Amino acid sequence: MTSKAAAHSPVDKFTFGLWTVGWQARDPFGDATRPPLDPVEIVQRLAELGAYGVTFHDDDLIPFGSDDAARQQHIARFRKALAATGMKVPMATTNLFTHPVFKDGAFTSNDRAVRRFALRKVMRNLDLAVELGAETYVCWGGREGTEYDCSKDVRVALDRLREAFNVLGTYCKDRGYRIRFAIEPKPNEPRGDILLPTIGHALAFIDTLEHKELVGLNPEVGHEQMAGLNFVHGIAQALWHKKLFHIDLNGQRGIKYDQDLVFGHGDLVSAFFLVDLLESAGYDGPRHFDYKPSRTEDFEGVWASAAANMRMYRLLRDRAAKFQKDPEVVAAKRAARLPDLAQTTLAPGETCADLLRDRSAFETFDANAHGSRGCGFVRLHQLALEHLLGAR
Ligand code: GLT
Ligand code: MN
Ligand code: MN
Repeated sequence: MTSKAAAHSPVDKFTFGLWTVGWQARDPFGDATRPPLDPVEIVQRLAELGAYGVTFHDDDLIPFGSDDAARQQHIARFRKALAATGMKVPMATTNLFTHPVFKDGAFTSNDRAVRRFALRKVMRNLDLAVELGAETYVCWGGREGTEYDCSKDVRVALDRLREAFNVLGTYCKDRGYRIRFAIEPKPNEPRGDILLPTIGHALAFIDTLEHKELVGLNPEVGHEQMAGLNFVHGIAQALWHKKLFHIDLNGQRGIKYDQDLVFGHGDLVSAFFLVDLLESAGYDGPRHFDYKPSRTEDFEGVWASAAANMRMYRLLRDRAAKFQKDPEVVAAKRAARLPDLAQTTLAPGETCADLLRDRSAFETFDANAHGSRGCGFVRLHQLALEHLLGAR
């Protein structure tokens, strides 16, 4: 292996949440297997590994309930570590899920006082996020949901969710903040069912907002895959809507609990096509790893797993670039008529009347001949897998 410095470089915009490597590995069945990590140490270690920056929830940095003096101290130490290492904070978010007060949601709790507290908690951390230079504010509504369909009127809950984004958008505009919100969908866990469960639900919701230009998405690999959805398609559609504001990369093996594995350690083929898509689409935001170092690992394993995320991304990027350049792949794509899809179906200026007059489009169209033509997709996919395996 090459040296650490050569293997990882800040230009890649690799970022990690404080809560990722800092996860103490407590799960519903077992206690923590690792002691807490100081955010300052996290910043230092990730900088050494070549990361570009860190992200945080308010409570990752400043324990819930800290008084103002303690709060300022936590912020000052963090700032000092950022300055010393050159690490950036491109994104921040709010913890609206750990404290029991949020057990029935934050922006959509049936308790109005909780909803007002949640808005204030977000506003407070938005101020800090902007001070630290963040351009994106993630909103993961993990507790916005239900276990029972009778426990919340979902249409009214969506009104309250929309109200929250409208209020927060106005807050940022009034203060002249240059920050955008990124909604992170998830189908379930910790709630039985979470509002805005998928990329598609969130896109439709965003379209109803007052400041819709300020709100986009932060999709997470595992969250779509938990629902059996195709993450690459979801990201393609988010890009198509110009709503891919941020991305959470990790690994998931099929429809089960949220695994948060290292990127590429779940569905590797999907990870290959995801990197191929992000790179070819020119996505220039952070590559944010939202994973959990497995509960079985000690700190050596924690840092090795952090490095593994970055290495997986770079390996896949390298393989994807070779796949795209391979003349055999270019020929296979042509044979599979991929370039033809870019041609508009009607010719420029052609009308419905023109289409109706075109006998070759219908009356003399040979459906059987077209129906019997092979598509050549399996050959193309085999070439992709050979590149992924480093066999070409
Ligand atoms: C939490 C969740 C993640 C979200 C984080 C942002 S917190 O760990 O599992 O997917 O991205 O709130
Ligand atoms: Mn997750
Ligand atoms: Mn996430």
